[in-house]
Amino acid sequence: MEGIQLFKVKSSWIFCGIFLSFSVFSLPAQNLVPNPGFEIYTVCPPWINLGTPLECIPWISPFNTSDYFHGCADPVAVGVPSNFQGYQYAHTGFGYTGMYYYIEDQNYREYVQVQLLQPLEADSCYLVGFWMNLANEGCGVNHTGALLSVGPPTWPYSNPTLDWGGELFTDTVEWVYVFDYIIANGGENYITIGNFYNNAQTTIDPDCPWQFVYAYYYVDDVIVQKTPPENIVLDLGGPETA
Ligand SMILES: [Ca+2]
Repeated sequence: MEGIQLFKVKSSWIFCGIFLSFSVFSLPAQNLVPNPGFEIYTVCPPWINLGTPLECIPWISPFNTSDYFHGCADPVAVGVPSNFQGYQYAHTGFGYTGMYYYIEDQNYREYVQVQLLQPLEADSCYLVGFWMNLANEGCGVNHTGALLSVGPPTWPYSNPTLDWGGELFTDTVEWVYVFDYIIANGGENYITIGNFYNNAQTTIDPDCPWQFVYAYYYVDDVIVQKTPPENIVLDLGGPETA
């Protein structure tokens, strides 16, 4: 069963990838994510998020308190590049978000979430991706992802649409691009980013030197973009019994 699922993922990636390569000269597709680089804000973020809405509208912090960082803010708290989780310039511009992916002995999670500019179309192919960086003060984990859903999810411990796992994400210097090509079911109009696996399913860096073991990641430049042409037919073929 697991092997078949993997093959499906690989097939959709190949199909979308091929069409992407043939569509270089077509009109540029629209990024369906509003404020994708977290550069637009209501007010300069005054402090670490203690429960107020994120300033980088229309992004929100569902369930708990993810943070908004910007170069305008206090470097002791949520400044860029210096802030309470470490030191990191934005991937682009001056702003990004940050969230806990793991805390030892707790299934505490933080996410960032936004409504897309328009719902995804059924059976169409989309590029889904974002840039992430491990904050200096924490340790790496082996899961990251994005959930595309019809309406906001009630609690995102469910299979993420963009599902990266396996190796530990431990780069505290370079931004890492996490992406995949997906076939939409249709109607998905929300994206939620974070770790969608509980602690039992998540591996934390075994070499973590800190006494308080947690993972905190910065996120910048989110993309959900239709990959033309439209109406791609996903023909699995191949080893059905793999
Ligand atoms: Ca940015």
